[in-house]
Parts: sequence; structure tokens; C-alpha cells
Amino acid sequence: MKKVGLIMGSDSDLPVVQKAVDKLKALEVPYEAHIYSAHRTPVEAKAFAETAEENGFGAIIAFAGKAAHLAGAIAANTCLPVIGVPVKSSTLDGLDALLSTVQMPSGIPVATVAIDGAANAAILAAQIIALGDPDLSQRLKDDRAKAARAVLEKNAALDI
Ligand code: RP5
Repeated sequence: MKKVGLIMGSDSDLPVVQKAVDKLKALEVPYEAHIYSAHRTPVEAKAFAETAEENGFGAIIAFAGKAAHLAGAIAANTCLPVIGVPVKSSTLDGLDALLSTVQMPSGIPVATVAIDGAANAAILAAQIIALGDPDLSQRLKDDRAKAARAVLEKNAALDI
């Protein structure tokens, strides 16, 4: 199975990244995580993106806060699908990171999820990998059915 790359701009992003790790583990999707910054380590971030396809990755999730250029910088250097997670790590509550991540120029897409939306990023990455993996596709369907059951149980227990 293809791996998911998890690239974060700083170790201060780890609590958000962990939510994606938890979801990928639950779905049994292999992943590899690195700290590469678009600004502090641009050479390493570029090298990762340029070699990601030959290194067995099928999708990349990039996590960054503040002036969040990481997802765009990764996307600029690979044709693999890139998912951006804007991280709430500043006095602007993550809106800065959201706009920096989502407002990509035409031709270089970044599939941007919600601020701190790490679980959805992991699910989306798994859905991409599942296009070539029927077993993973079934696990995603089971996971969604489980989530629906949880809501319906809460509905049945609602007493206000
Ligand atoms: C971004 O700047 C990182 O992704 C992080 O969210 C933010 C702050 O980084 P630190 O100053 O905490 O290392 O590049």
C-alpha cells in the first residue's frame, strides 16, 4: 500500500498532527512523518516533495501555522495530491494559516481542510490511497457507518 507523508512546519504542530496519526493508525494506513519547514528548511522540504513519488508515497498532508506556505511549497514540487492543514498557532486563531494554505494559484492545487482539521485530512488521504485498495475502501465505509451509529445512539438517548 502507498504511504501517506505527514510534513509539519514545526514540532509545535505535533498535537494537531497526532490527530491525523491516530486516524491513519485506526484505518491501518502506513505513514511517515517529518518536520520540514518551508521557511527554515526549504531545501529539505523541496527534496522530500521531489522524491516522494519514487519513495512510495500516495498522498502528502502538510501542517503549518502562521504564514503557512508549507503545503503550497510541497505541492509546487510534486504531482502527488497534497492536503493542507492550517494550524491554529498564532494570535490570529489560524485564519492566517487558512488563507495562506487555501489561496493557491491556478495549476498547483492544495486540498485544504478546516483549521486544525487533521482527522479529515487523514480520512481524505486514506480515500485517495483507497482508490487502489478495496480493503482500505471497506475500512473507510465501516468507519463511517460506525460514526453514524454513534450519532443515532445519542439521538435515541436524547432526553431534553
Ligand atoms: C509554522 O509556524 C509552523 O508550522 C508552526 O505552526 C508555526 C510556529 O512555529 P514555531 O515558532 O512554534 O516553531 O512554520
